[in-house]
Amino acid sequence: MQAKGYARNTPRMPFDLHRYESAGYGVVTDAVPAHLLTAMGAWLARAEAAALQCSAEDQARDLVFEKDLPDAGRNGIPATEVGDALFILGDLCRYAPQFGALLQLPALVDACAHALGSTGLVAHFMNATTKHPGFGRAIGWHRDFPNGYLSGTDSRFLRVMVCLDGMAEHGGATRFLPGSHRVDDGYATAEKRGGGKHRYAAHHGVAAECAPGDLVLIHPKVVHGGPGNTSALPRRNVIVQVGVAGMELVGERETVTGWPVALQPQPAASPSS
Ligand SMILES: O=C(O)CCC(=O)C(=O)O
Repeated sequence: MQAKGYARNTPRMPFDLHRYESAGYGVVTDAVPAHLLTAMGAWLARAEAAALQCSAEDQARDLVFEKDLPDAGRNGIPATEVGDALFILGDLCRYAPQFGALLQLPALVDACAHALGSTGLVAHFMNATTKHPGFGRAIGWHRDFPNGYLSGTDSRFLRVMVCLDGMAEHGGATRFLPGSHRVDDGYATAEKRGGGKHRYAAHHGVAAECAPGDLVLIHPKVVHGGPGNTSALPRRNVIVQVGVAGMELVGERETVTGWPVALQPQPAASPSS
């Protein structure tokens, strides 16, 4: 699919395991069929509207409003200028179970199976992360393993960003430090316990620029982050954490936790007459 606003300048790319293993992230282009991409935009708008009607308790659990976060992450744009814009809508399948369809998306299932070396995979969580045009916030440098939200007890998981709008350099594209994932789990855990902060400039590393309908796979130990969205276009990603089935998890469960990440069995062909 051709990017709207973000022109594709690379040929169509399937999942490249070698690249993922050496860099710690990978882009799968043209992964989401056009009809699903269009549907996701509508599901997300409805999910956000439904979430904004929820109780204060539900909102405190699942919603992260831009206005509640520090102005510094928005290049100083004050909270009074961002209305009720949502940065993160968590537990996405609670508000729009249709997003469960992503767990059967062939390109996503295939890439996760190759990256994790297993076909027995489950979802951990799914959220929508939006960097709004002009003020969508920067995300600090970090590794996903271990994380304080919902982490595997070891690093046999990854995150997939399903990019609704694509990601451009000035649109707040996620940036990576290629190769930084090559540390063992003990190192990453000790680093986290020690409060280890990765202090790099917002435009350090390499931007994962991509088109709408592309996937970006994030190794759980690669250092990544990203600057704010200073462009005039939104940057909406659905983020799915996927792990090897049976792994112990630490953190709150979501609606989608434990749902299989697998191709749906095809109906048996009818016998020819
Ligand atoms: O939305 C992004 O740019 C990155 C998301 C991220 O850092 C994460 O889910 O770990």
